[in-house]
This record gives sequence, structure tokens and C-alpha cells, in this order.
Amino acid sequence: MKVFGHPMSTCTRKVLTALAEKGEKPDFVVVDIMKGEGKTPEHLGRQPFGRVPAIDDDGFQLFESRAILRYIDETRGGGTKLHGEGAKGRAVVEQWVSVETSEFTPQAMKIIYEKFFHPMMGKPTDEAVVAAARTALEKVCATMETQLGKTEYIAGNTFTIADIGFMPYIEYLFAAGQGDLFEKFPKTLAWWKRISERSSWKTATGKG
Ligand SMILES: N[C@@H](CCC(=O)N[C@@H](CS)C(=O)NCC(=O)O)C(=O)O
Repeated sequence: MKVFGHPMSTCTRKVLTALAEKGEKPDFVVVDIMKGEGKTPEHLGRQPFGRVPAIDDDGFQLFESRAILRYIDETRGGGTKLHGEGAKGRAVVEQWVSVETSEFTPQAMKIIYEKFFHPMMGKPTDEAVVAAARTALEKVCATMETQLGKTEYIAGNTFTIADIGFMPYIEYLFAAGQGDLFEKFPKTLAWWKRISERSSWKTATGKG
């Protein structure tokens, strides 16, 4: 499978984690989004919004990281099954993928932009944006904490695409000096420590 992505990109890292869980080494093609390579006609042909990642699996092209995760899980038989069992198990995974997509990530990205990317680009940090996003994120973490008091992983007792979805954003929150957010949520913190020790994550983030 060809993966068109960037090693620092959150969404690319999800795809690389899923492939590593399946024991598959991708043919990785760097699209340097920092240098505008996402907006070339060639890449726009693969990803019409000019973003990464996109894949090409023997001629089958797909973009949107969460769709790619499902595709990898269904088409790669080896390694970890990254879904829940039965209608209920799968629905719970989808529920947490939605929580990640619509509740967690938008708030996390506000903080990451203000505290990680803006300082890197020499732009000022808007502390009011950070404070509001932290308050919103704490509410999401409280819900995750309740869940992680009942199950080992976010959508049950096995590692799934729902766990993978949260990982790159939590990594960047720590890199942005915001890891203290999780101090009030010991089960969530323990879950993060557990999943970030997986060799698939280390492979995806270049630490493996
Ligand atoms: N919904 C898309 C989001 C992809 C996305 O935002 N990718 C970022 C990198 S993590 C990107 O390509 N940014 C460059 C740009 O938007 O120009 C997905 O899940 O694949």
C-alpha cells in the first residue's frame, strides 16, 4: 500500500499506526505540506482538499484518515483486529470515533495551534482561546475517564481504531506543554501511557 503523507501529520500517523498493527510496511511517499506539495495537481488528484494522508492500494485510491483506518482493518487480515465484535461492539467503536472527531479533536487542535504551531511560526498565542478549549476538553476527558474506569481501551477491552484516533492529538498536547490537562484523569493518563507504549505507535512516530 502506498501512503502519501507527512511524518509529522496527525492523520498520517493514525494510518501508519494501523498498518503497523497489521504488520504491514507501507510504501511511504512524503508529501511536504509545509512546502505546499499538498496543493500540486498530482496530489489534488488523490486528495481534493490538498491534505494528507491519501492511499493507493493497488489502484484503489482513498483519502480521509478515518475511512482509511476502516479500510486497513477490513482488508488486512493479519495482526490486531481493530474493530469491536458484533453490531454492538462495532457501534461502540463508531461512537468513540465520533467523540474523537467532533468533541475531542477540534478542542485539542485549538490548543495545539496556539501552544505548539504559533510559537514555532513566531505568532502570538491567544491565551483566551487556550483557556476556553481546555475547559471544553476537560469535559470530554471526564467522559473518557468514566469509560476508561470500565474498560481497558476507549471502546472496550481491545485496542481499536477508536484508540488510534485519539493518539496523535494527545501526543501533540504533551508536546505543546499541556500534558497537565490529564492529571485530573488518572485512568485516561494510564490508558495513554499503555497505548503509546505499543510498538505500532513507536513505528508511526519514528521512535521504533
Ligand atoms: N479529515 C482529514 C484531515 C487531514 C488533514 O487536516 N491533514 C493535515 C495534516 S494532519 C494537512 O494535510 N494539512 C495541510 C493543509 O490543510 O493544507 C483526514 O482525516 O484525513
